[in-house]
Amino acid sequence: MTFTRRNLIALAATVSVGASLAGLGAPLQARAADDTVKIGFIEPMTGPFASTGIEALAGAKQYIADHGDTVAGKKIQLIVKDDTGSPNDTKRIAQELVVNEGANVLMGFGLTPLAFATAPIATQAKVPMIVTSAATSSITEKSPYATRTSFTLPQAASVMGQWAAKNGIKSVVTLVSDYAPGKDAQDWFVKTFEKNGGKVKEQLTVPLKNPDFSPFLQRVADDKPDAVFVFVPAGVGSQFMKQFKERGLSDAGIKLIGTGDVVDDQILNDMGDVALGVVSAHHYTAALQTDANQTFVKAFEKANNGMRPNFMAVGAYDGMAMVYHALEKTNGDASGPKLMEAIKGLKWESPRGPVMIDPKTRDIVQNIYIDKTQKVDGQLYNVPIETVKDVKDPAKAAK
Ligand code: VNL
Repeated sequence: MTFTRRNLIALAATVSVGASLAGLGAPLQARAADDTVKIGFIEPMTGPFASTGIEALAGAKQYIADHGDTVAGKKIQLIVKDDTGSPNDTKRIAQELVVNEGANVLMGFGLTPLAFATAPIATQAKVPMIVTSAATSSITEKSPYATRTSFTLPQAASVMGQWAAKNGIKSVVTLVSDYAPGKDAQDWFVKTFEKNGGKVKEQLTVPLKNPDFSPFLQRVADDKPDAVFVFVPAGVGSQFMKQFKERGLSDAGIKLIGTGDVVDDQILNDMGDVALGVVSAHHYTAALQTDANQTFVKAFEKANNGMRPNFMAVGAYDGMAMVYHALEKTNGDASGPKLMEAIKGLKWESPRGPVMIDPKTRDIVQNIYIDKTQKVDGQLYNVPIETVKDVKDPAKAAK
């Protein structure tokens, strides 16, 4: 073999990858074929949070079905990986995707710890990581290559806190899953509810894994607040609702309010009448009566055996929209720094309504809807009753 310049560059790239894997700190190198843009899509497809991965993947695929698999002359390739919800796996898979497969973009991240684990890889490899699911405010601060198409808990919880105080709810007990997004939800609900004159009687945290809500619901029953404010991650709401009913809290007249995660559209219809009247704040509801959303919902349900799109589906749908719009801006240049620059300030029309990527924070600015769970044609839906437009992540605005 003669050592042409090309060979030497290839050799140098191989060495630098090897060195960085050995922990020597050389930068990771992405090296996809020029005509293909590879998206490493990492979500829990199995395990306790599989419902999130299933919705997200279906959302990403729906975007490709609606818009084709070519953009700005590049072929889009989705490489799907299951991290089962384990942060060590997410990190290892992200590294493999970048080093071995030449992924240009990392996407997904079903839970906050999985996004936290990946941020250093995105930084080192200079590969955008598009968070389509996880929702702790600080995720986008963990890497200059992190951006988001889901939402932040402070965005939704702050709107709920204000609405509750202004709509006759005087006292609340908060009940949240005991990890970063739960703390974000609790802190921002409490802050805005109290600021608007509400009283928080108690703040309860429930284990994330295999939660038994009964003892906590007993505390709520004893406290007798006007309402209980709840955050549990997507997929966990049915379990919560079952115990809420069994404990007789709805019969005791304690209202249920929360971020929309507890009444997630995928499982809502199976919760039964206990969900009627729940008021939640979120960035997406399948019941949004816009042409764009109704077209999306119909196509999604048709492609997925009647499964309803939830906020995880629309998050990943828009993750793909972000990649397509960024590539249009760079004329197909998929280098990480170019893509990141293109992502900052992007605006587009999502099924959820208009969205914008704040160029300063790389986080999403979007409408937050106040939804009331009601029956429509015999099916449970989160029907929007109020819209707060263009909400920025308040946790970052406060810094
Ligand atoms: C997170 C936030 C996960 C909201 C969720 O469902 C959710 C997170 C899995 O950041 O971990 O609904």
